Amino acid sequence: MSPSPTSFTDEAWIALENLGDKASGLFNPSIRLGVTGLSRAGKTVFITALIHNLLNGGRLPLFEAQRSGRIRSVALEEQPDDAVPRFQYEDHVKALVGKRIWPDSTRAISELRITLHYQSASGWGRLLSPGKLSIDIVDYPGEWLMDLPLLTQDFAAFSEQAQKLARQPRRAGFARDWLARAEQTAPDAPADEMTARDLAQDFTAYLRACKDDEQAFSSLAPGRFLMPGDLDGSPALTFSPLVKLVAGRPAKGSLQAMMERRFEAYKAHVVKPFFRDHFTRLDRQIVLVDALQAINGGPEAIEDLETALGDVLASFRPGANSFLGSLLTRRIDKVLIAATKADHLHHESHDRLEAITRRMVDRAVKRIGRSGAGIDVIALASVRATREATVSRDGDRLPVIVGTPIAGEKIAGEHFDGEKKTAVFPGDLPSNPDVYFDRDGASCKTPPQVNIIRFRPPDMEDTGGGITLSLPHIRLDRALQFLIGDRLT
Ligand SMILES: Nc1nc2c(ncn2[C@@H]2O[C@H](COP(=O)(O)OP(=O)(O)OP(=O)(O)O)[C@@H](O)[C@H]2O)c(=O)[nH]1
Ligand SMILES: [Mg+2]
Repeated sequence: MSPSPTSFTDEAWIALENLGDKASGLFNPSIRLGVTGLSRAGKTVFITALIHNLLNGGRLPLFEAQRSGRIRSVALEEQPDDAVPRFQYEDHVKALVGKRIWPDSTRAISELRITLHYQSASGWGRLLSPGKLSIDIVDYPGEWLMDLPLLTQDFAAFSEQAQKLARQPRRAGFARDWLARAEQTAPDAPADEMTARDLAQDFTAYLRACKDDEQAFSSLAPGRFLMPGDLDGSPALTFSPLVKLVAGRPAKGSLQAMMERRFEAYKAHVVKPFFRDHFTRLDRQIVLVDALQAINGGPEAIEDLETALGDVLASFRPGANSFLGSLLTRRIDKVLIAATKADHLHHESHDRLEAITRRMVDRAVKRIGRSGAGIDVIALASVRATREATVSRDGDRLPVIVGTPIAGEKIAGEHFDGEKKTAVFPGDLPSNPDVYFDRDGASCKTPPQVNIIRFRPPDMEDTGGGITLSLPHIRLDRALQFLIGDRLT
């Protein structure tokens, strides 16, 4: 029997679509760039500044394709994934450039495609058709990476590990309420929505307190408790580990059965889709860290950041036999760890910030026992909110930074209104990073800190001189060269 017209059409469509997939890979080369970091690390500002500089032909001397004049045109294009929210570039630019305010916090994943038309650097390449590269930039919360270990755990293992962590001396204070409630809860009692909610709320409050204290990515699962995206209040997020579990299969209708079901739903409907649909498709990755905040937090905060970096790098560099290793069909071949907000320092300290961050990354890589190949470190400012100057005081010349403190900032008793500019001496970072890593306290000195003032985004008229304006930055071009330069040859 010959196929009916409808089914014939369907088949034709499928065949056409397959062809389209292959063809788009061949003729429209693309690269997926993941941008992550804990909340407030600077993801939104980084992506906005990157795109703004590319679209407006910004000063990017270390981005080779731009410097040599090979970039012919740059445009935003429709992103390939219809179900992922678009990165709201225009709104963020309006805030940064139009109003000189920092963009609002973003709470979930988003994506944007930017396409570069370029001329090949080689004579051979130029003989062929002009080059085209689409960059799909994916912004996702670092908090979500913490869920990876859950995929290999069942509810009993999850509960046991959570309990063990909650009893650690550093965490016990934060976990007190949740532990007390969990200990009073009988897992075989009938399932009750209010009990589940109270436990989930206490557990979330405990995780949040740890995160605020440690700045860590590690051991804070479930990540969506901290960064729920659009799932806030849903049953898949209303569960908690339990203590004193009933061994074996819990009775139907019991609290434990309910919690187990929700834990499995969280894994199936939240964690797996994120790793399958987003994480495993990335080609390159930048991880933004607020290293200055850790430096000001002292050796413990630095150690926490180092641990966090190890955990994150372990998900990008999984062991060959690990669960994730088997899940990854392609590999993220370049990872850039970027210490953000370097404009809080005078340029003499930029390399030092980089050296301190590099030391943390080296130690982290060593701890997880992986190779550091393909991993680089940079200190950058996506948006440079300050300018440099020197002031003379008592015959000495002091390197200072000049900017407009945001309304409400107070420096040496003076209140700022968001309009007035000021010069600040931020302090220097030491040339030798050792002082931050002296875990035995042999030097006994408190390592140097820096003064961090929150400045407004820059006044573009000051920097652009009336020509095409693009957001000023520090080393954004070097980051770009590392992340995509090799794809534009
Ligand atoms: N001076 C300066 N401040 C920055 C820079 N990048 C980020 N910031 C500051 O850091 C804050 C957070 O930046 P975002 O880009 O919103 O951070 P995020 O990682 O997207 O944060 P969430 O959306 O909350 O996850 C901003 O509001 C700024 O105050 C920078 O390059 N220079
Ligand atoms: Mg954001």
